Amino acid sequence: MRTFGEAPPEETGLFARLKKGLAKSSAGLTDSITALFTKKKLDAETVAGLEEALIRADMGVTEAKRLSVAVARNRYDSEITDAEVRTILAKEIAASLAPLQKPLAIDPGKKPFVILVAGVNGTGKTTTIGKLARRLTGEGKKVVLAAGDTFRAAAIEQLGVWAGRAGAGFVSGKAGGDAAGLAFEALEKAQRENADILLIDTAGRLSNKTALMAELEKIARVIKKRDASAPHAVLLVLDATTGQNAITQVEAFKATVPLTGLIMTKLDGTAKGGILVALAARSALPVHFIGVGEGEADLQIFDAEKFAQALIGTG
Ligand SMILES: Nc1nc2c(ncn2[C@@H]2O[C@H](COP(=O)(O)OP(=O)(O)O)[C@@H](O)[C@H]2O)c(=O)[nH]1
Ligand SMILES: [Mg+2]
Repeated sequence: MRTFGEAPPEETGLFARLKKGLAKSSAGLTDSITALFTKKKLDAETVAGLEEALIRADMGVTEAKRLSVAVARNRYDSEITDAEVRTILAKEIAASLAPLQKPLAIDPGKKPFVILVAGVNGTGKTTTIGKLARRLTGEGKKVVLAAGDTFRAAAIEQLGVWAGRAGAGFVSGKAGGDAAGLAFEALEKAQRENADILLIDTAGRLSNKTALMAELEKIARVIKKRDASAPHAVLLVLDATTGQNAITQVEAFKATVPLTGLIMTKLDGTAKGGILVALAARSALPVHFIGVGEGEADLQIFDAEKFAQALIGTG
């Protein structure tokens, strides 16, 4: 038992942040569930209402239907409390998210382990790389960051600040320079310095999609000239506030580079946290991390059960 005044264990602190981050999503869901299931029998009307609430949370039509059917199974015409509905829902959601829970595995046999980070502009690539770099150097890893978003000088500076904060090596070029050449140079440096991990930032202009995709493909191709097995991970950063559009982005990037995993940021900025549930049904890619706020501790390792509990307001 904890005595009064003692600091909460790390786990509790993280779960509290997760719950706070998902508050917008869970508020909408719990309000709807309470309104639907207070002193009412479970019938076709309440089940339809539940399905609508799940669609509003961006779980997608198919998953919303499947989940509300699962809640209703064998429970028609029986009294059910909103708390019971929430518990059943959280369990169902945790089960559908479970296949996505897979930590980012860094193979120490690959030196450096090369991680290419892709995504549409503004999704949170650079800050996520910064936070990952802090985490990794904190674990005693030697990290190099490559400023592959050569579009804007500000983006290069932004990554440089993170490199300084993390105590990571930093390779950058001139704004407007060749991103693939820079990535190649960064890999050379990381190899020479015997670094454990190389994280490569990239540009993400939506309006310039074809050129962007060609550039990304070129980065992946050029670094193979120094290490045929690289990149060892290709992560796509998605912004949860874009909702169902995230699914389209996964498809578009998958067609260009061999994605190995996803990071979903800004879950704190939306009531549509159910997008992860929709994504689970559509994409076989693991979700390594989720962003539930701007702080460093708000980039969390994705845990299906905890996420489901925080989303539905149980636990
Ligand atoms: N609220 C919130 N903001 C985030 C999160 N992740 C990133 N951001 C913010 O999103 C903005 C864009 O991030 P940036 O890394 O520059 O995006 P990039 O263009 O993909 O590199 C920055 O202001 C970040 O602080 C998150 O999980 N929650
Ligand atoms: Mg950036």
